Amino acid sequence: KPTIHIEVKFGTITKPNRNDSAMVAFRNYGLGQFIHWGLYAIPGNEWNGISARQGAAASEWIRSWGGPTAPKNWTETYDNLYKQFNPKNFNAKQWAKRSKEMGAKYVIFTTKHHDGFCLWPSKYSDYTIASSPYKKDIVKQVVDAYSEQGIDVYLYFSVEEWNNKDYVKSIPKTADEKARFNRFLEYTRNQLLELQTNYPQIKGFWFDGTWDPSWINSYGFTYNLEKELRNNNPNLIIGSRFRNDEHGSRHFDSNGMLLGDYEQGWERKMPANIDIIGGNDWDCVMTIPPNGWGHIKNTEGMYLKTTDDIIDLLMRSRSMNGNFVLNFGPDENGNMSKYENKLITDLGKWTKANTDAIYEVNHFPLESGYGYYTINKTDSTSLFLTVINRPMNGILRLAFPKSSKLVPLSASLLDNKHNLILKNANIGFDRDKNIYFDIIIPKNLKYKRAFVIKIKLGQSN
Ligand code: FHN
Repeated sequence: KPTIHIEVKFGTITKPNRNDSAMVAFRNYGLGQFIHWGLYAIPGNEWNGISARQGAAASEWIRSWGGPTAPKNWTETYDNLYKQFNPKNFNAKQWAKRSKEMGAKYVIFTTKHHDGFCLWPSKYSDYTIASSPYKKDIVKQVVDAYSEQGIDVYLYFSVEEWNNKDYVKSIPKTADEKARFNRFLEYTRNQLLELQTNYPQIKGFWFDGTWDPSWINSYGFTYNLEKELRNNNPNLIIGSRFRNDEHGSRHFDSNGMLLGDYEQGWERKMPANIDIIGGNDWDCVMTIPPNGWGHIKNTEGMYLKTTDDIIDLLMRSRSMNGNFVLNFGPDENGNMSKYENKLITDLGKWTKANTDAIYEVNHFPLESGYGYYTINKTDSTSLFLTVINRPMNGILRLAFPKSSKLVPLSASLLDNKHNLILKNANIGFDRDKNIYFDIIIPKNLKYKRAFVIKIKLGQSN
């Protein structure tokens, strides 16, 4: 972060670490669900049955890169897919029910991805669900169904639009480009206000496609727009991807202040440690395949993250005060894949059994090679250790600094409350700055997945 103070007129609007009920809820979500759904679900990463790109395939980008198996005029083919979009099995209530079972507390849903196709009947565009054979408002169904389940809704919105004639990528220079891009900005504003009006229950926007020089150069416009959106809903939550300051600084302004309510740069990556986060709120959004947010028909040869991988990533995020958001890419009919469905079920079992370690917890400043610590927000004597790496010798040796006011007094398994032996371990390093506590894991303790130990802390005797 820069130490010299730079004059910034279009910097951050909100105070850091907002403490209103909406932001408090955000901090407690723990697990979220991302859904990428749109016309790209139809090709599903394929042209005529042949995978367009293997490995790290961003299937929702197929219109942009075509790939070796694409038809000659693939963008035109793509832009006509809406005539086929008729998801016969789409059932928002079912999605929301399953999401709740998984343990998600918020959902981020693509209202419009980079292809520009709107899943709501926007009156500012013809390229919307209203022109498809399906016709019905998909965004409304998602917002209603998830809200009904008590899952907070955030709308994903791509600013960049590949097929909009008014969109200009570089800084508009000619009079024509300027006129077009100004129209585009007004259109963006109209759509966002429309979304706020149509779906007043939403808690926030999740912006994307904000990296082009034309948008970066529109810092005055985006600053005012953010203010306007927040005036309409003072509790609105917006991440750091929406805009930049007048010096082109994105996510953080030129003085290192977060632009928005949470850091939104952790996409398919995770901070190495909590210090990197600098006390900001954040989320990590993650795909199940290596890359690819939209549906992929054929995932052969791709490593798909397992439930164990997801538990690891979820608890790693939680141990650093972040939310973990897992992405799903339903197919053209609105079905989640068999793999996704199984993952929802398995992850749901785990989150249900280990709720106390996941939600309403904070970071706990202790290193552990065994897994991740989280501590209850209101009860600072309830510490949780998610054991990812079970030691061969059956002993979890916890190192607490000698200066600790609170030390472990007892330990039990979170899911079934069985007590575990906990004893002081004098391992003979007199000049060590730590004291050690051993938790014994019985040999016959069978767990197929990571498990959580609840450690009761108290004053040392
Ligand atoms: O280009 C998109 C991508 O398709 C996907 O939507 C992800 C989700 O975070 N965001 C963009 C890349 O940063």
